[in-house]
Order: sequence, then structure tokens, then C-alpha cells
Amino acid sequence: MQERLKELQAEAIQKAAEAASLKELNDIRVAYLGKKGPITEVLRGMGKLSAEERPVMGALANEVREAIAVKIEAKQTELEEAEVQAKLALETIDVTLPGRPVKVGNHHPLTKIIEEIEDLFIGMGYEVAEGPEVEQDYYNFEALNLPKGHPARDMQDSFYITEEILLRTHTSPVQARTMEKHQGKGPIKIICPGKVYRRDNDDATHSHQFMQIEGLVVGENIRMSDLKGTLEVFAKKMFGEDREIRLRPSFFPFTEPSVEMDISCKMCGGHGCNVCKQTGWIEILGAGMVHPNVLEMAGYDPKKYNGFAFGMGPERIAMLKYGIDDIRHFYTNDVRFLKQFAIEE
Ligand code: FA5
Repeated sequence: MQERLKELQAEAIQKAAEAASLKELNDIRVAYLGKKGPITEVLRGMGKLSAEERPVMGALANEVREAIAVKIEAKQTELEEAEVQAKLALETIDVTLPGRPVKVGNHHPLTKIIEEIEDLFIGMGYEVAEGPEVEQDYYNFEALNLPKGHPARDMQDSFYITEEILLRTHTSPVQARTMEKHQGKGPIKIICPGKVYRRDNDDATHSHQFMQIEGLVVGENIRMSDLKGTLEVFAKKMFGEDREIRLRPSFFPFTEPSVEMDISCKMCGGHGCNVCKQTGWIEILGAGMVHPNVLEMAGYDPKKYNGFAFGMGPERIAMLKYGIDDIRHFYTNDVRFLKQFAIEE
């Protein structure tokens, strides 16, 4: 029995030393030290021994168990350490390798153009004002000299929510709101960028939802020449000195006199194409001197104050500036289109 125990000890220690993995080592532990293991088996036979031999054998069995357990434990520490080292070796980072480029987004071309226009006007002393997209009929039309039933309301086909509430068809209601806030006193110089909505059929230059930037100047002795000069500075800065600009007489109920400004079409060099509808020109804004009725409704005395206003479409400006042939590109979010505007950031 003594010999058998010694044999088992040597065998277990040998196997533990050769174990190549923690799993293998655990199997050895279970095999030799477990309840169904050979040492337990040997101990079961102790009943046949004499009273003197029994404690001696018991002590030896415990020694053997202890020796095997110590060896297994030492091997376990060794294997665990080796496992950590192997993992570390696998995770070694070579800091000299070139990094993988991170995909970075860029500003939407419309955001860029709107910020550029804002910066230009801020540089001329304007402030940026905003108003709600879901607007009252009063501010969108009535306060702009367009009473209910006025035929000129048909110029802007509207999305009504209730009889009195609609999605604003232009940014001009911000004019009316700002003037009302000033309670008829003092000068105003604002630009108002924002989204507007119309029941227009989508085509190369029309969208049912688009952006506008409104401008409003109110003060004393403001003249049509101030408006013309401002628009010229804007157009030359935006499109370059060489692009042609024209002002055409027009009609808006909230301005008198009214004009529209066109820029020569970049796509066809003025010869005519589907972007300019074969005219060689693209209309980018409407403008005029603020109608006395509009000033009066907002609390300004039209005998003392006057002003000018304009409203432009940044999509069309971006199309002209970047040579984009269809307004729908701005809203279909094709990354191949959007990425082209990353270069200039
Ligand atoms: C207006 O909306 C007036 N509120 C502008 C104005 C303001 C005039 C202040 C006088 C004083 P109009 O409907 O022409 O005007 O639109 C102005 C600009 O918005 C147009 O020149 C064009 O650039 C753009 N625009 C109009 N409809 C669309 C559309 N469906 N899709 C894209 N851009 C459009």
C-alpha cells in the first residue's frame, strides 16, 4: 500500500509537470485527488490494516495528497502566467504602424452656403433672427399686406394645418414678427434663415420644402439704391465679379416697388439649359421697399420710417455657385454628392 501511494505520487507529479493547459491540469487534479481517484481507493482499503499501521498509512496518504496538490498548484500558477504572457504578446501594439483613417463627416452644402451668407451679412452689421416653421396665417400673409382672399396668396401654394395655421411659405413672417417686437421704434437690420414649405411640384429647380434667407432693414431715409447696393455686394461676393446680375421689376404685396434678381446661369454660360429653363438666367431672390401698410400694421409710422427687404433661395445660390444641376440632390443625401463638399472645409 505504501508503495502504491508513492507510485501514485510520482505518477501524478509527472503528469502535472507535463500538463500543457489549465484544462489538462484540472483533469489530473480530478483524476488523482477526486473522490473516485486512486488515492481514495487506496484509503478505502485501510480497514484491512492493523491498528498500528493505520495512522502511519493515513499520515502517508495525506502527505501524498499534499505533495500532489502543491505540485498542481505550482503548475497552475505557471500555466496561468504563461496564458497572460501569450495574450499580451498577441495584443502587442506597434505604435509605429500608420493609423487607419477615421471617416469624418462634413457640413451639408446648404449649411455651408447659409453660414457663408450669414457671415457676409453679419459683416455688414446685420443680426440673425429666427421664427417658427409652423406659422399663423396672420404673420405669413395678413401682416404682410395679404388679407384673406387676396389673389396674390395663390403665388405661394400653402400647406394648411387649420384655417389659421400653416407651414410657412416664406421667411417673410419673421419680418412682421420682428417689427412687431420693436413696437414701432428704432432701426432693424436682420437676416432670417429657415425652412419653408410650398405645394410646388418638385423638379430641377423647385422643391416642396426648401430654405430661404430673409433680409430686412428698417430705418429713416432708406432708399432703393441702398437695396440695390446691398444686393450687388452680396452677389459679387457670392458669385465673383465676373457673373452677370439683373434686377427685374416684379410684384410682391409686401414691397413697393418690388424687384427680382437673376444671376446668369453657370451651367450653360447663359445659352440656355434645363436648369435655367432655356432662359440663361436663374432667379435667386425677390426684394423691394417695405410696403407702408406692412410698416403700419407692425406699429411703425411709414411717414418717419421706411426700409427694404429681400428673400432668397440658398439652394439656387448653391446650385449656381457649385454648378449643381438638380435641387433634389440636396435632399436625397447621397454621400457621393455630399462628400464633394468636404474639400473646401
Ligand atoms: C418670396 O418668397 C418672398 N417672400 C421674397 C421677398 C422677401 C420679396 C422680401 C420681397 C421682400 P419668392 O416666392 O419669389 O418670394 O421666393 C423667393 C426665392 O425662393 C426665389 O427667388 C427662389 O430662389 C426661392 N424659391 C421659391 N420657390 C422655390 C421652390 N419651390 N424651390 C426652391 N426654391 C424656391
